[in-house]
Amino acid sequence: MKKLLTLAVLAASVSLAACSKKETEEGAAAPVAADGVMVVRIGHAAPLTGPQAHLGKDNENGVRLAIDDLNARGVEIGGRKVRFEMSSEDDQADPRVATTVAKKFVDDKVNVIIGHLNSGTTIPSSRIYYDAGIVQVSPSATNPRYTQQGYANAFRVMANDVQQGKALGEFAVQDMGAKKIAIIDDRTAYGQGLADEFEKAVVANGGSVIVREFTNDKASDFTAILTKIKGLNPDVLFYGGMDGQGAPMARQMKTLGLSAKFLGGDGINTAEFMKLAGPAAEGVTSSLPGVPLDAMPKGPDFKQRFEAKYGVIQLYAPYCYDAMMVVAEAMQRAGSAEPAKYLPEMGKTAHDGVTARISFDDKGDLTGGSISVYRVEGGQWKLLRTLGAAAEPAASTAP
Ligand code: ABU
Repeated sequence: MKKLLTLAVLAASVSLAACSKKETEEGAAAPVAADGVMVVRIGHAAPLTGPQAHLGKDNENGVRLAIDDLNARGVEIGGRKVRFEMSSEDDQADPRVATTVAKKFVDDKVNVIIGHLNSGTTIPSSRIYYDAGIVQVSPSATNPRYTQQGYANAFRVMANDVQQGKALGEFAVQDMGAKKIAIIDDRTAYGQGLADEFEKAVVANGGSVIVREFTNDKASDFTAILTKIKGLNPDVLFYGGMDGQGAPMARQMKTLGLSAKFLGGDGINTAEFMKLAGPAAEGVTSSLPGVPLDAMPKGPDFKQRFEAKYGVIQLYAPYCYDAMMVVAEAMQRAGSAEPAKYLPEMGKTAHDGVTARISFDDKGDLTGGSISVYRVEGGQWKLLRTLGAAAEPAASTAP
């Protein structure tokens, strides 16, 4: 789909926020701190309270580590020394709260949004950022709709759920040998969207979806649904949703004697899932966009440095780190932190990141994203295989 947002709209709508105001060479009002350094404001949004707070904090810390690295390095934009500062907001994984948060960021005139974490918050807030001309990079929202709206300011640094659902559906039928498959989703944009793509891929590969059930992203008792599914004797039970529901579901499957293999997407591929599911986590299979961190040149160093500061990586922290670095590089190449000025550089990204070699297609999606499939063995997520091509190496656009 053709991108709708023109650079002219962006140019008309964005200026930098003020600490104390000072005219730059570009004629825009730029925030300048007391020490004379230009401040670049990074808006970050994720659930920082509630059942997904561990994921939101993980995202926040991923952005924080990138900002710390950039500030320690000493970045200049347009010949001026800058300092990146994060403003982080709790969207509670709630679409309505997310739009309120988005309006606040617009009022605050942040230079970029890294977020939101969930598809259900990223998609409604993206309209607000689009109208305001603020560049948005989601590190983790995988519903394809986000980048199908034609918003030139919208980017995502991981593969989407068309790719993930396809890989999981193929894997269920071809690798797990499943013929009869049951599906539950949490009715969020992510959970339902991934389940839809998974179902298409199951059918395309000759499998059969014998039942579809749904719950919600606050539920904790799945006994009724699981009892019904047990009576149908599926080979695989797929769950489209997050770890807060996936883990008790895995436990309750064991309690009820439901012998189907449990399969999910990136929402359950967390350390928290194993903690909450306990022994019921063993044998559970799930996917995660990208290749394992250990297989990426910068992955082990990132893991060591992140975990020394913030504890175990939950899920998306490395993607948040990459998102921040991609934006900083685009600003440097453009010589400006104004979204209207650095947006054209976002499309030219060729960044050797922690998670992938990042470049974007004309929708703002990561090009060539791959999907890795993991299984819990001995209390750890172990790589089974990586499906799809990783992004081809591209000439770096790092300034
Ligand atoms: N990617 C799964 C979790 C975030 C989301 O898309 O809602």
